Amino acid sequence: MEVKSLELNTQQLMEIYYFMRLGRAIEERLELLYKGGRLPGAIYLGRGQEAIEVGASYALEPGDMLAPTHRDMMSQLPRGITAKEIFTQHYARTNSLTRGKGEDNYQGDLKRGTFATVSMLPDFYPVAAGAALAFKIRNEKRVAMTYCGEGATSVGDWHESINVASVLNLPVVFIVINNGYAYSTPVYKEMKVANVADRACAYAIPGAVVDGNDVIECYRETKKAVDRARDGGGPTLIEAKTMRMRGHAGHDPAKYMATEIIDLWTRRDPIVRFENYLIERGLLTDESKREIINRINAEVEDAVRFAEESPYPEGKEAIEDVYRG
Ligand SMILES: Cc1ncc(C[n+]2csc(CCOP(=O)(O)OP(=O)(O)O)c2C)c(N)n1
Repeated sequence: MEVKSLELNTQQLMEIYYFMRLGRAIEERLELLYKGGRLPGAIYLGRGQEAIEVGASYALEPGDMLAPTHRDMMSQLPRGITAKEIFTQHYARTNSLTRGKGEDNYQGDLKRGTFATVSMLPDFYPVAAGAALAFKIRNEKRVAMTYCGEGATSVGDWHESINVASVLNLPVVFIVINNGYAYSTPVYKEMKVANVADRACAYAIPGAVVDGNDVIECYRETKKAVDRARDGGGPTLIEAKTMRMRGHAGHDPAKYMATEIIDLWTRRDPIVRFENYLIERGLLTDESKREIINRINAEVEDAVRFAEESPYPEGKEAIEDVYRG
């Protein structure tokens, strides 16, 4: 296999920083809107997971396919999904990617290489394996990548997908975001293995554990896996260890999580860590950071205004673009 560079240039580093900050700003605004009763649906936040969401997804190329869950909205930002698309989606307006039929985070765009997200877990593991099989049959140098949480690894589909991808040597990268809890169930009550990635050896594929709060490590490990998949080296399982810094959804205050755990992981905030990395390299200053945050806040406010001023779908549109069984 040709060894490709894992180094990121300044423009790429700053782009990653922008996506992480944009993701956080969108989520903070969604939380306020949800608590103010302004959204018709639910919110599933990934606060604290910005490094793996953005770092892994950034390793994909334009023709690749991403298959995220509804907690992984931030992974769609490097695919080109915009703040306006995320807010019109949450407001269920007719100009959203699901044309007002989905709310929450169920947006996607095949042309930009991201399926619309789903909340059935881990149903995008088989879908990603299927997309990778299609790429292989068509002899296309494309890669599929999917996310799920550690709780979803207890479902049979998870194991079947990895097994078939291994047997058929498919170009797919399986990411598990191990964020400590599956709803209110802590990891130690879910499994006895020390690392989800240890299960890779059962399928004879490479497995890796990454610090899920270190965006550079998340990017590099995923990039290696993406390059290997594209070069015919088959699937990889990557486990990112991190913490879910909010409840399962907006309605869940997560009282089952000890404050010491939250305090510990607040000190490991992936955005602050990356900012320190950029500052040490002279790529970020207090002033430029303020400028970037101001620009992002303006972008988010513009997107909220746009969504609020957008129309709801007409009743007759309810039966357009939908499947029925
Ligand atoms: C097939 C299926 N069964 C049950 C659920 C209900 N459910 C929603 S979230 C959740 C826990 C998921 O935990 P994990 O996979 O660790 O992901 P996280 O929410 O931590 O990102 C469950 C069981 C579901 N969404 N899909």
